[in-house]
Amino acid sequence: MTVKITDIQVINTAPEGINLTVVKVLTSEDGLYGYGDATFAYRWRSVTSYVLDYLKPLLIGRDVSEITELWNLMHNNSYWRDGAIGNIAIAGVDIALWDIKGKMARMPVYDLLGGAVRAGVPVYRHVDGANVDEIVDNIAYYREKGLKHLRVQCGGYGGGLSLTPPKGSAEGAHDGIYLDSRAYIRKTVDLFDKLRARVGFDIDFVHDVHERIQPSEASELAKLLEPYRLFFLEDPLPLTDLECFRELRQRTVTPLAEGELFNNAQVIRPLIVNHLIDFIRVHVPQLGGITPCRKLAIFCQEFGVRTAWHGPGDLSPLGHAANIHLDMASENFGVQEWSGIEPPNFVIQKLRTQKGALLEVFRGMPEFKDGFVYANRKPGLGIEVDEKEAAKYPCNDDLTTWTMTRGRDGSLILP
Ligand code: GCO
Ligand code: MG
Repeated sequence: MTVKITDIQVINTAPEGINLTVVKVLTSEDGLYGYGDATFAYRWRSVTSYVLDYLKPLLIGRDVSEITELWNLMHNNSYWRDGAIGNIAIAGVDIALWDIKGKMARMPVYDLLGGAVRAGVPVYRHVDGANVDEIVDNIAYYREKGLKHLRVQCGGYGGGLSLTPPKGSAEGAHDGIYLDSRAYIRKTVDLFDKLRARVGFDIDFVHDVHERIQPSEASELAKLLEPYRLFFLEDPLPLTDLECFRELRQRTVTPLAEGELFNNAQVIRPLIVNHLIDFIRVHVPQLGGITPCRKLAIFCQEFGVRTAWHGPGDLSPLGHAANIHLDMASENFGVQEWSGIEPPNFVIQKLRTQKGALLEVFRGMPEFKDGFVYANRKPGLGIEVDEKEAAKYPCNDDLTTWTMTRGRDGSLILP
């Protein structure tokens, strides 16, 4: 008997003060439904409308088992495609359909993808701090917790701190996050020099450039960081400078990772087939969900590129679970970012409105233990959403300011 889609709903909730969006797909089988992640913290209203106004009418009555057919139907239906809002909306439905398929097969999603190739998923957490001492303390805290990989930043991304034009900026410059790439490079190299001297080399560091510097500066930074043996240097170049990867690759042995901003595999392809990067950092919802990312992971395997799916604070536990299920079944797994899920997240902590509220809303989270994350063996993604709890934490419409990054002349810099 064909199981059909009977309704599609959206749950918007911000238990940690970060806007999260969940898509719920309901079916003709009593009690059978699936949850997917469609989080776009800064455009949650647009994604909600895309799901309810465009995808829902398209999908009601369709057979839930036809995941690839429905993914292509959703993706092609708008003609103009591969934008962040559309892809993230599609991902919400796609991930929910995989959740449903697992529940129907009575298997965790990773079993549907060929089964587990590892017992647990090695993860990295975020360490930041205002100075080396604070960072060393935070590293020690997470080493205690069994982590072997940590992301280390010093004052966020690009070292941008001041929210108003600092002394020496052009007259009349607008407010924003002011960056000084020269100072950032000096400070970052000095930071890793001091960290390696104090904590040694038996812990792997990643560092996120987050775009924000020029291609020549990316080569300079990657070269200068070689003695500190990073596990990878992330987003050294913006999407507008991908051709510069060839040069960057020739100039350094520091492993390179790129990808949370990619909307489609076509953009990534040259970096993979020419092995210009070592890790893909794709944001699973941004590519459209489990369906395209599973394909991408297998494609990357043929070229020796490993996965390091994006796992930030602004991704719901359904998105983190999708990452973990992909990780469990991928042979070319690299490492998994695990941020903002449970205390203490040193960055999210400051934003945390209701300590631990996230885990009240999302039950059955993959569990972090001694440096690994374990998917529960429940069918599908294994997560229940307490919709009554979720309703206690409405999303906000705050203006997004952290992306207003500027240089000292007041010009905008890619965030
Ligand atoms: C990361 C990312 C995030 C993004 C954030 C944007 O590597 O985790 O760079 O921190 O900046 O997800 O909202
Ligand atoms: Mg990043």
